[in-house]
Amino acid sequence: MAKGMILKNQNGYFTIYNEEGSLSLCRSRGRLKRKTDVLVGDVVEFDTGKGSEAVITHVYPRKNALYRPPSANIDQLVLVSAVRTPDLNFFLLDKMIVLAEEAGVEPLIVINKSDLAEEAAREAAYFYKKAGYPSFAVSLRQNEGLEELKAAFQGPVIAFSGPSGVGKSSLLNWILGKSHFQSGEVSRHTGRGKNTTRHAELIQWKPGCFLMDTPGYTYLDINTIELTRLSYLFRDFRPFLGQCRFNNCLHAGEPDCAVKKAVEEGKIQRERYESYLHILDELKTKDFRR
Ligand SMILES: Nc1nc2c(ncn2[C@@H]2O[C@H](COP(=O)(O)OP(=O)(O)OP(=O)(O)O)[C@@H](O)[C@H]2O)c(=O)[nH]1
Ligand SMILES: [Mg+2]
Ligand SMILES: [Zn+2]
Repeated sequence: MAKGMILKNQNGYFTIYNEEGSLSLCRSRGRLKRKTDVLVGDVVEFDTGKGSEAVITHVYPRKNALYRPPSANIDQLVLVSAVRTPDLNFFLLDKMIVLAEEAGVEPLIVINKSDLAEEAAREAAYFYKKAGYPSFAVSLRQNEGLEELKAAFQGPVIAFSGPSGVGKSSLLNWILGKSHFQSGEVSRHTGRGKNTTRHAELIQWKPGCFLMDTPGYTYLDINTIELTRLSYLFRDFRPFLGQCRFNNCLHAGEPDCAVKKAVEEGKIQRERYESYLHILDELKTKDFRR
């Protein structure tokens, strides 16, 4: 019996980093057969099986779990966007932040490719800083802002997430100092990276600190969040919660709403509030369909 952490899952074959620092290849069997039973980042026990295949026998309780990317025990979620190619999608980023907040994972925001639109990248980073998140405008191409970014990493397990083609794998390779992850041109056709990442994978960066690359996405499904909880997942709204006339206020046009008032007084940024309303609408449609 041995203990270790799941580094990757390739079609049911798990790579495990064990306590001695070496890698084992393992299958999961029996009760651990469903796709979400064993996640990248899980700490597991496994049977090294003399002669036969090693088998995962137990998954330790998780500190947290994310469904996008499918992963467990993440300490920091680095949400990478590009300012251009592909264009920065604020709504998608706000949704990702909400999912991180819901899972109890600390987000850090990166606006990459600042070489393509320096001013816009700086403004976007400032926007999220004002919303209460550590944010960095960087350019891998021009080696801008990368050291500051690296200094803000807080492991032991740091996952990179974001749309396809924004430069997650490229950034990770730069941090690691080697081309471990595939990266490539964004296809003009599909808007996706051509050497797109297909599996979540953890790699050791330094002793006791791991970095995770994940596949990019173009769409994010939110259906696990309670309507009344959404405003709490907007960190910048928190100082104003509990002060509305109605205690079940959804801040969507009810009278005497403290959140709406804060937007009008410029204490909450209007675009964040619009994202909130947009996500709220999506959740309401989902509720209706259930
Ligand atoms: N202009 C510019 N291009 C960059 C920068 N960083 C990365 N790129 C390019 O962006 C493209 C996509 O990079 P990837 O690292 O493959 O992107 P990814 O986020 O891993 O994409 P997926 O794996 O599909 O999710 C590559 O052609 C990189 O060279 C940058 O700072 N500026
Ligand atoms: Mg990639
Ligand atoms: Zn309200």
